[in-house]
Amino acid sequence: PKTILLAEYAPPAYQVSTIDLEFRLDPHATRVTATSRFDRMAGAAADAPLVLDGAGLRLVSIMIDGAPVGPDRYDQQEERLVIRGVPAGFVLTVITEIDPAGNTALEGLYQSNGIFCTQCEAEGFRKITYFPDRPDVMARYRTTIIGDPVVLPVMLSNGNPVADETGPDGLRRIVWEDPFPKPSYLFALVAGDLALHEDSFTTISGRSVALRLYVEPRNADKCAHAMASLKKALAWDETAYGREYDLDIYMIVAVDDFNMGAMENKGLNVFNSKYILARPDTATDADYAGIEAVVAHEYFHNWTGNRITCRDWFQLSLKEGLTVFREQQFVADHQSAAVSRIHDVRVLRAAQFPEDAGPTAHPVRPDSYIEISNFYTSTVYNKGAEVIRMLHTLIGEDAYRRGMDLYFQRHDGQAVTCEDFIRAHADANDLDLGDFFRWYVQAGTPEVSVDTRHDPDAGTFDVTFTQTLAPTPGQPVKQPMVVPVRAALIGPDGAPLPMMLANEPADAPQAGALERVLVLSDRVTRFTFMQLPERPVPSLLRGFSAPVKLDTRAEDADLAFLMGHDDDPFNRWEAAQTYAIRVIHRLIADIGAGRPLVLPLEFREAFTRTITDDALDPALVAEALTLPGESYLAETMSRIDVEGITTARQFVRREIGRSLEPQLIALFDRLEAAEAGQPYAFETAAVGRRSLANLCLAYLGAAGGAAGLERAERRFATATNMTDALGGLLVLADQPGELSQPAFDAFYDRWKDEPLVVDKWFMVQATASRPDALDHVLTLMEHPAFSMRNPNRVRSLIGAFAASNPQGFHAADGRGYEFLADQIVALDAMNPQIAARLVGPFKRWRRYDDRRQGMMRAALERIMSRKSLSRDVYEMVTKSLA
Ligand code: HT7
Ligand code: ZN
Repeated sequence: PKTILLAEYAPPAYQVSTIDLEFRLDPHATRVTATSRFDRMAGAAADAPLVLDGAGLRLVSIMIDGAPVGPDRYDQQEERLVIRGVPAGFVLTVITEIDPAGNTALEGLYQSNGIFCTQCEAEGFRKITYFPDRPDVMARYRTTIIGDPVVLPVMLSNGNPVADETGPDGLRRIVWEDPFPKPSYLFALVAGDLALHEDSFTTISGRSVALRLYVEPRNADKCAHAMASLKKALAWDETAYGREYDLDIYMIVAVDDFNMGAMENKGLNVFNSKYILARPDTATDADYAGIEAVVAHEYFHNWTGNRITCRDWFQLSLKEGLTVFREQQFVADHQSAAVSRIHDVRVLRAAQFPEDAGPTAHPVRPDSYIEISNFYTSTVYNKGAEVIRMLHTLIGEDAYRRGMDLYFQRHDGQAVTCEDFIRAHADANDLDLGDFFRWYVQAGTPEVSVDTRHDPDAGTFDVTFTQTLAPTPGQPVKQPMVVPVRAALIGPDGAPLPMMLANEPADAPQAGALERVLVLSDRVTRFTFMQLPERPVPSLLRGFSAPVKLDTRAEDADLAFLMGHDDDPFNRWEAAQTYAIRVIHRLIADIGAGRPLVLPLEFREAFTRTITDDALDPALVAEALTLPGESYLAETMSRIDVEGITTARQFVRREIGRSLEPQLIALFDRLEAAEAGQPYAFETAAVGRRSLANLCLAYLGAAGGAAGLERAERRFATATNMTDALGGLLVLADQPGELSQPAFDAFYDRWKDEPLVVDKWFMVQATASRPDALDHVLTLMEHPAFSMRNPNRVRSLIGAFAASNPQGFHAADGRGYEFLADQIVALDAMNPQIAARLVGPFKRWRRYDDRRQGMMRAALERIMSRKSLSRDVYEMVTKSLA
């Protein structure tokens, strides 16, 4: 397969101003007629051929300006159609035929439970018709859908309906027109038997927008939360960014079969039903939070992605990083800001840091790819969002808003680059952001170490930062990054102290502030603070102000102090995490050396203080006391010790559960009593209480005492919402079969008709710690509810086992690796995007012990030996092996 290079970007020779699409819907033979107006671009050669993308299409006919074009004028290649001798301006009509029901890749036009729907990002439009399927070709779309109104009572496309008639043949023809020029990846069509949940929103300028949510009729009672989230998102973008919605209708459709979370097609979003459907008894707090975030994210794309789009797919973070940042701001404004920031960082550390340290490391703006679908990564999304956050931190809210205003004003209706985005901020504020741009082009996570020196006589406190950035594939040498470090100096009584820099005028902007942004722009940067007779405890990288690995070299006592005193809630959590990682590392060393395991008294005391402090927010307590996950712990070790991590982490969980049993029970009972009789509400305080109660239960379950298990059984059996029920089930899942199996059976029996709940049933079993984990997964794959054709099912069973059951997946006999390789090969023939994602758990194979390395490499080589691999899987496997 060919590698596509950013350096080889060339503008299109022909632009399209309008496209008229007609779909005659049929499950196996949908006929698509595309009539487009093409014009040669200034600078293109007069004999430049017309190059159209197309894949898996049956070509019926081609006409130019109404005259048939014979095979002597065109070449039909595997993924292209090249037409020679076209005039400078012309109308092209192409008729193709496609098979939506047979489309298991879920790209282009496909069917999900009989509903016709499309997924065109990134390159799915070429599976519908021949067209310049690239984001810098923006056209106005008019779409005619023809179908049987009995089977397909709802037929939707982008924009507004402009005609609707039923002909003598009994077929309905509905015409949709989208007034905004858009790239082909934002095209959408949906047709099927769908229930409508409708509301409206009045925009800031007084226009009424119809909000329409379409779901399968059995899901009509699960729409309220998504609709409320959408209304909040419309209102927030008006106040936070001055952005108003621009069409009269905003439609969302939820389908069960979807490769990703959702898709921001202009005026017609298509969603994975997981991110729309919620009822208290079927969806957890995490599901409610996910829905609010994703609904808002897709809405925010209307300005950051749709009105202003990407020039080419290398610029993907232009829309995704920015929109994730906007989503994070929105969530922080509507849920607990501190908890939401902790979640952002957990995701970054669990997914992006390993990516940056592994064989598929790439910059936020990649410079090459084989298959663009593989670049919808945590680096492009989450690190991309961190880059925007750093820009915001460095220039401040007012300057950021000026930069965004200029960006919207300057580039509305255009397809642009990451340089254009940064230039808008630089120009709006008269700044040089040249060095900052390195965040877009250099891969890897910078490591920043800190040395401090206190001179009590001089009253000075030196803080020296040293940054290093290790080589990544294709980038052996790196330049220093611009790293904003939000910092405070905490005094012995826990209060932050004024921060005066040496040689700084007293009226300098940040002089004497209790919190400052320190900017590192060299490999070594030193700051000397004055008037500090007593040694302060530095609180650095507050709110996680940059996506770096910071080693503060703090003493355990300082960490315990910050855990209890830092006025930045994020850094309190961070101190608890750092402390826990340290304790777990020492236990792993003890296991390796055959020493007895002991939970350090100071750690237990810090834990006890947090759990018994009634003044603290329960949600933050829950976050602070959640141990770092096994994936992140693995990331903190140069050689990953599978057994050591699991054993040490389990030991800490068990010891806390055992030694703090009375406190955990008291807290759990108090939280449960506060909830009793209350109707479910997705509201910050209630979410925090449920989260802490479930954490107490998890520790009690790890200790295995009767009081904890009784409470888990009771919570599972009597819960009136899914958060509580799952809290109980997760504890029972790790117990012997006599306790776990009846719970699983009861759960399935109750929820077998709710696919999203059945996904949870698969996932909890796939991640349960049991000696026969893989055999159990193999048994579940034979279950009638399992299907390889549904991505949510694949993720909840195979994906969850491989990514989140380290004991099972990395079992010493290597069967976990063989299993995953088999599933990747089987899935590749059906759905390459999902198959390629499953390669993920193999990526850090070089970090394991020699035996596991050998077995993982053999599994990857076995995949490579297959004759017809997709580009998607080929790229992930070759890069992993390189
Ligand atoms: N922009 C959307 C990306 C997306 C996607 C990409 C590749 C294959 C399938 C896909 N479905 C949706 C989603 C978003 O980030 O908002
Ligand atoms: Zn997005």
